[in-house]
Amino acid sequence: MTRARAFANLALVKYFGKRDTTLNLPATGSLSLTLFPLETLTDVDLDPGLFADEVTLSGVPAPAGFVARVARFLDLVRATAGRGERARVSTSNAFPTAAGLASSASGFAALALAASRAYGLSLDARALSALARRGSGSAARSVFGGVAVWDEGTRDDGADSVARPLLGPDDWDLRVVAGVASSGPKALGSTEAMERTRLTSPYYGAWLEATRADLAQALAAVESRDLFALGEVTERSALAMHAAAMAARPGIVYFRGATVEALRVVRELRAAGHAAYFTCDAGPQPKVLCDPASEDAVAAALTAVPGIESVIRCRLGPGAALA
Ligand code: 2P0
Repeated sequence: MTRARAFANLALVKYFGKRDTTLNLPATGSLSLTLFPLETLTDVDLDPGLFADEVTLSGVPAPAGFVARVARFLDLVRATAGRGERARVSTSNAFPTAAGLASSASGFAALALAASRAYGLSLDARALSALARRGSGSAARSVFGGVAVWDEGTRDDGADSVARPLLGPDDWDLRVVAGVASSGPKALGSTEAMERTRLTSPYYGAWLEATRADLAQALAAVESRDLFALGEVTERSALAMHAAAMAARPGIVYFRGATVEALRVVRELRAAGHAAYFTCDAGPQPKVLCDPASEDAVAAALTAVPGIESVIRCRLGPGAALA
């Protein structure tokens, strides 16, 4: 049995749009924080007696769609390794899957590592990032800890569309407070949302252009450990992503009342002197990037927002590793 762990990541400069949907090649680069304690633990056990892959999620058989996605990913690993055995995959998240905290990123990073090892492959970090990307784009970044950038790359085969680490988990003490908004009807999945935005949003071109400029500024901000500059980019990247998605046809609206109220509260905290910046992914959960001194105030303010059930406090975490 081969076991690996990986942590979810939060994009500060968002990935939202692909130039190749089969290989998960992004239209732009993106930048993220790998977050402790948002951990996925995955076991892969090869069994020549199996006719099909078996997948459990938190101890119970996974839904058919998820099993099919994992099996397709394992087919890729088997083709690379020249092997045929099916596998038993058991995966669990140490955080609420419903919390909109990027479980596909930690999930496919952990699966890429555990499965590649189980099938006898020994991939370096770049190759592992490229493999994880095939499962879910954002998983390319969870291969690395701390602060990571996923370069868009130029090659058609995607070999250079991989993530690389900018800072290790101990190089900069950043905090993220994630708000868990009340559960509700499942919103549109991000894969579909990106594609609809690319095909129909009149703002898509502007979004790509803004993201390239934002990424350059975010890289400079990380280099100089400038939380003010990084926070400004973070907040505007999230708002621009949502603006592009809202302008798609039909419009994609992930925000709920609690999300917008959280944004207002974060700006109020900032006016009061806190280093706190709002971001939000393909769901209603507000997430706040902040410095350690502001973490308690951010957690208290988010908890007080109607519709926020709980908060999860995160710091920078490590990259994917065998366990
Ligand atoms: C991100 N998101 O950069 C962006 C921001 C959601 C909003 O990456 O289709 O699950 O599997 O490549 O990686 C979520 O998209 O999409 C995501 P696929 P993925 O974190």
